Amino acid sequence: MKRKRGMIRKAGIVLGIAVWLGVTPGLNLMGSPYPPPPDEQRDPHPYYKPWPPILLPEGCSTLLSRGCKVTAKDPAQRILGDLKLITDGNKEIDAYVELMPGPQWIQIDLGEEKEVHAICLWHYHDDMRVCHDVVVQISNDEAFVDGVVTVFNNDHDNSSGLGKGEDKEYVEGRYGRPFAVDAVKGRYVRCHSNGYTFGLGRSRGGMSRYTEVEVFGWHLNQAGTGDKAQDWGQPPRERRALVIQYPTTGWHVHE
Ligand SMILES: [Ca+2]
Ligand SMILES: [Ca+2]
Repeated sequence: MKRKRGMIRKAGIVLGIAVWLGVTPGLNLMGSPYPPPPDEQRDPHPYYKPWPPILLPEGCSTLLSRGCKVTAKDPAQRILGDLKLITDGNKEIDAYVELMPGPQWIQIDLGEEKEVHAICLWHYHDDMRVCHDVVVQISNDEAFVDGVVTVFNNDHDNSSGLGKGEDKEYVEGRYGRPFAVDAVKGRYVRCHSNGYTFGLGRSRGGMSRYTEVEVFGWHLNQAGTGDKAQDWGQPPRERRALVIQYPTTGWHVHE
């Protein structure tokens, strides 16, 4: 009986340590509502390598978002960081915005209607973090009621209610998540997120973090350049790789 009690106590200690460390892959030991993504929904792209280059028509790779005004779903739910940090050009992890757990969004006002050709997201890349329900939308409607175009969506189970997405969840490294956009016109870019899983299997929290979002494209008043050349019966402009400046710190330094 004494031996049995000792074994139960030992098992309890081991389980307690496992729960404390959150070491069991795939188990949501912390009881968080933000489980790790199922394997089939995880992008196999290695987080420590650049993503494949994005080829854009000449003139369509202008950085449109630097210094633009940023708003959030609810200013009262901002925990850390000025929203200006999201468009200030610094993508390092020393300055970030942190929002309360649950569905959140931040929104960039490009000032006027632009033609968007690519976006790059950096949430927080100092650990092996998977952000959930990453949905990016573009609209000319500040309230995102009319004319909303979704350009990225990895909410595979539609838990955010914005529609089921076909993009994969990914581990964020210093290369963030650049993706091409098919010349979508709009003034506002809204980026949704809903918590994260840390280390692929360890649920650690539901906050959303952002260090930077960059939007690339074409000024509609930029006459004579970009894909518009095709509209004028001219041959298509040469497509060139988008050059993105990546942060120098992050998990890559541990490789
Ligand atoms: Ca920044
Ligand atoms: Ca989801």
